[in-house]
Amino acid sequence: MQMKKQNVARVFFALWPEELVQRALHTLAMEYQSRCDARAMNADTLHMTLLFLGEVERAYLPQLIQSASKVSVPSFGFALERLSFWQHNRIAYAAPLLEIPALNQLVTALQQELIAAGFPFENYEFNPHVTLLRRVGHTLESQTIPPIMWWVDSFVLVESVLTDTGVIYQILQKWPLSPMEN
Ligand code: 2AM
Repeated sequence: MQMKKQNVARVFFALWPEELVQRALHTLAMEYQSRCDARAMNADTLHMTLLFLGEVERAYLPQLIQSASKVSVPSFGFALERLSFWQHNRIAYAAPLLEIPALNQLVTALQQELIAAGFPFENYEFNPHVTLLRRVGHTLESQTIPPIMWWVDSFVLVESVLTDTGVIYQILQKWPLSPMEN
């Protein structure tokens, strides 16, 4: 059995949906669950990862939080308009149809602050998605869905905690985005 590492936290930055968006996403997940022979994510775990850090020493979390506090980008809205599948990790996810410049701007700003502070992270291509189903047994063609509108006025730092009953997500810090530019 693997020992739980108390001195490190598995963390990532994310957009956390407000209740209406969360409900719409969960409804969609439940709708496709049996068709895809999959397991729907619990409503309260749904999110969009902005930047995955992985294990960070707890002693560095205050510094990480301070760095992310320097991000200053305006609020924005976007729509999730398609349901797609990845074979390699057997997930189904909701995603936008097009690039969202304001979302990319938020991720870039975050990356820049973490680089400036010396936090290492894997520089993978940002692929905006919300995982809805895991362990998909039956994948479908990518398809459009009724748009789920998401107004983004904050982002969060989340710790992924492994418990006896599975993984839970704990929001460690939340930052507001600046009011929308005119
Ligand atoms: P996923 O939903 O596509 O699996 C918590 O695990 C969050 O971090 C999930 O949104 C997960 O994405 C993402 N995540 C986990 N491991 C990752 C990695 N190595 N690179 C990027 N994102 C990762």
